[in-house]
Amino acid sequence: NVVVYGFTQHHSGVACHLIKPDGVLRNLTAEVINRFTRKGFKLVGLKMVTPSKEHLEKHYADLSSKGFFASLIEYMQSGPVVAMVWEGDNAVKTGRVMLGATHPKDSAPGTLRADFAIDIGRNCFHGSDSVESAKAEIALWFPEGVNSYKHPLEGLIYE
Ligand code: IDP
Ligand code: MG
Repeated sequence: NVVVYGFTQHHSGVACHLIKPDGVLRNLTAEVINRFTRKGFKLVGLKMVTPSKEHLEKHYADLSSKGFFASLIEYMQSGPVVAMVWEGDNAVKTGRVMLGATHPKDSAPGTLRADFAIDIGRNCFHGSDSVESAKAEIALWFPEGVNSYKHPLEGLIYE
């Protein structure tokens, strides 16, 4: 934590989340932003992008040997995605909890994937799965960098 303007700033976590093309087309963008904002996370990066095949192959490089890789890349190219960076304590771990399990049938009730998706190949949302992948994903999706600002509600969210 860093003291800025007399307030303690919580910088212990940062995560990259995507609303996948199906999530965007199903008008779930506002729902996702609302959930993460109400939770208390701080939005420090936000944009709609139509990524290239090469960009998506980098994003999912760890899955390149999987049988579903080609269809995953095609799915991710079916429309624009909304890319976000959320900051806050345990942003990666809590973000995954809020997203739910990869397959919506295994997602806990109340998670985004449980509430809004059925099929593993149309699960609407992406979230960084580790602090290291969050760092790599932020560099990939936001090469221009993200925003740094003091959130006025921070003192109500953190002790
Ligand atoms: P994650 O999105 O929960 O991190 P990963 O294992 O990283 O899950 O897989 C990335 C994405 O690839 C999933 O969100 C899903 O869209 C797709 N995917 C994963 N496993 C399968 C599968 O068995 N069939 C079809 N698509 C899959
Ligand atoms: Mg993953």
